[in-house]
Amino acid sequence: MKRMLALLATCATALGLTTLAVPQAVAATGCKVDYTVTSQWAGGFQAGVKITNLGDPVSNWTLKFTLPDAGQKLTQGWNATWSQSGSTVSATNLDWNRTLATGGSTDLGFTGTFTGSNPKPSAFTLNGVACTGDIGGEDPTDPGDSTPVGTNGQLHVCGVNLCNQYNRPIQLRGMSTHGIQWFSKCYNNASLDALAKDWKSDLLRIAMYVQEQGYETDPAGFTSRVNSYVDMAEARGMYALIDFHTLTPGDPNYNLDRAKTFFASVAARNAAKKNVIYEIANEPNGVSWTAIKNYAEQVIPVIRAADPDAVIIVGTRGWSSLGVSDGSNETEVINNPVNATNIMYAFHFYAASHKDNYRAAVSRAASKLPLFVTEFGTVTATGGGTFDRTSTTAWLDLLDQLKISYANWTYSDANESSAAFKPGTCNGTDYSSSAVLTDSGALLKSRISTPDSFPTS
Ligand code: IDC
Repeated sequence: MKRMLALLATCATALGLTTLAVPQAVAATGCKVDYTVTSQWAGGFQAGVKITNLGDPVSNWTLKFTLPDAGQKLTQGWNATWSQSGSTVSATNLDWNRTLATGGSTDLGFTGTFTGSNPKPSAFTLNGVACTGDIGGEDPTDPGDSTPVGTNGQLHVCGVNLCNQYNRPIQLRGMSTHGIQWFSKCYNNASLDALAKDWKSDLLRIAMYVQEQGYETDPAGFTSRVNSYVDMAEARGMYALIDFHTLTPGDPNYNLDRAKTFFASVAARNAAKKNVIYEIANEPNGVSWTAIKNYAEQVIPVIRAADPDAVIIVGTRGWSSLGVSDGSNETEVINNPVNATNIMYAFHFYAASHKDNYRAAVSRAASKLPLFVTEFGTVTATGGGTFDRTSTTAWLDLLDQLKISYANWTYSDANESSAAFKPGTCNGTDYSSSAVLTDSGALLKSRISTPDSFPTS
């Protein structure tokens, strides 16, 4: 962006445009804010705020931004005149830093108090203009960066929707890993660059199996691998869905103690991040909704104690089918919801196995329950078999229309038709060319890479 501005300025000068008298010329505006918490202690913090002017020179300025929760308060600031009204903080220039040239910047700072997890402020404006400028990648989660996390910030549930920092409904579209105990070779800088940049994926679901050589065999090792994938997603501005991948046995209560230990650890470690969503039980099966709800009501408080503001997703009965695969339906959840706020319910489908009656359940449930399709396949429920383009397209059209977020099984080169990459792909370095994609991968890449147009006001 900086280079482009310089280039435009050079062209304008070369063309003599600066001397043209343009009636009613509109001043170019734009700004970027780099916000950094420089230190934090119990209940208090200090932050640096760097303003960069990307528009025409300004000779007086006021920076405004919104503190993220009612508990946050400005204590004192420097290098500007600071004030707070409600949750809005204003900082007006002092005499020595009143002018900001194009590309010029100034550093401010403040101390404040906070409750909760101390997320970053939002809605930075300079003289009333939103600071959405991005002059290149120091921190992709900065407000103003154009990545999914940079644009949407900390998510929350509003009504039946997933909402962004502007309280507007959004849909996240992305991919799930395969079991990280088997496919770690598929998750590296090159593959995640391709996911973020070529696929333009909004999220990475991190499928941490609990059994089948997963978490239970090495809790510390798997916890640290999950954390490093969270960081790799964050560095690329993607959301990270931490999936406690229970499958067999199907009763999540079998893993209740493991879940509490795992989530206490990952929630404490990732509390300050904006990109983390927790999925507490992949696919409960052979177990009642009451038992699942009881599990959820024990695990959710453990996460909330460490990370109060993150969205949490609860699996549903019958392999997260809202009960449909067990001959039940969504009413068992609607009539007996989990006693917690800021949560969503998981719905999973495999397009070649689950068709109209499952789509009907989702259509009915979508106006009553916040739903997140944390896993689906384009194939049969075995993860293999027929790739069903027609049913997958019907599903994705429905999810788009209902703004239901989704992650596809799998971003891997497993030798099964649900995998996005052909077998052997993860032994190489090419994750971008069409030659490495399966039919399923090609369809998903074409669906996920279309523009998101997330609302920003
Ligand atoms: C499958 C994998 C397969 C693995 C099997 C058992 O694709 O390679 O051998 O699990 O671990 C789910 C599960 C998901 C399944 C997937 C396909 O969440 O773990 O993965 N599936 O069967 N629910 C419905 C389908």
